[in-house]
Amino acid sequence: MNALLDTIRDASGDTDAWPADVFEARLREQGAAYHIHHPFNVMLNTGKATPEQIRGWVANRYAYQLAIPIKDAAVLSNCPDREVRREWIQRILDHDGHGDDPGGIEAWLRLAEATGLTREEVTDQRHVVPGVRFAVDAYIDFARRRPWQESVCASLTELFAPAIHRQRLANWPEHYPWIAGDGLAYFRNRVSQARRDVDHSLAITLAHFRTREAQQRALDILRFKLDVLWAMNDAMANRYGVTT
Ligand code: AHQ
Repeated sequence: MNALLDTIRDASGDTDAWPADVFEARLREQGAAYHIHHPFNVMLNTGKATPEQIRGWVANRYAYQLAIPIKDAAVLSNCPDREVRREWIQRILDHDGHGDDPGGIEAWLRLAEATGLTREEVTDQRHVVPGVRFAVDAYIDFARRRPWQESVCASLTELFAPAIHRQRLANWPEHYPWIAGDGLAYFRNRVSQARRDVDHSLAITLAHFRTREAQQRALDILRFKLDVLWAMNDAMANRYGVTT
C-alpha cells in the first residue's frame, strides 16, 4: 500500500487533490491514533483490568453512548439532503431503540448490570469524570456547529471500530468470565452496524471533500474525533489507574 501511496503522491504533486483511493488510504492511516492503542484500552482487552476499572469504563462510556443519538440528531438538523437523512436516521434508532428493539443504550445498561453496576448509578452518571464529560460535550458541540458533512467525516473513527468490538468479544469472555455473556450484546450488534455506518459516511466524505485543502481538513476533523476518544481514555486512566 505504501508503494502505491508514494507513486500516486509523486504523480499528484503537493497541491492537487488526492484520487479517492489515496484519500481513503490517508483516512485509514489515521487508525494509528485510534483508542484501541490507548494503554487503558490495551489493559481492558488483555485481561489486566480489575472489576473496578471495568465498571469505571462502562459507567463513563455510558456518557458517550448517550451522546451519539444527540450528536446524530444534530447532524440531521443541519442536513438539507433528504436521501442522506433517510439513511442517517437509522443511527438514532439503533441507539434509542424502536419497535421491539430496545436499542444500544439499553444494551449498554445491560452490560453495566452484567459488570455489577446498578442501572441507577449509571443513568445518574455519578461516576462520569470531568475529562470524559468535556470530550463528549466537545463532540456534540462540534456536530451542532459545523457543516453536516464535517460531522459525517468525524464519525469515520468507526473505520476502526469493528476491530475493537471483535477484540472485546474474543477476549472478555476468557479474561472476565464473571461478566455474563449476554452483557456483551452491544459489541455484537455494533460489528455489523459500524460497517454499515462506515459505508455511508465514507461515501459522503470521499464525495464531499474534493480539493487537497478540503481533504486535509477531513484528516484534521478525523484527528479531532480520534482525540475525543483518546482524551476519554486519558481521563479514565487518570481516575482508575492503568495496569500494563
Ligand atoms: O458504540 C459506538 C458508536 O455507536 C459510535 C458511533 C460513531 C460516531 O458516530 O462517532 N462512533 C462510535 C463508536 C462506538 N463505540 C466506540 C468503542 O470503542 O466502543 C468506538 C466509537 C468510534 O469509533 O467512534
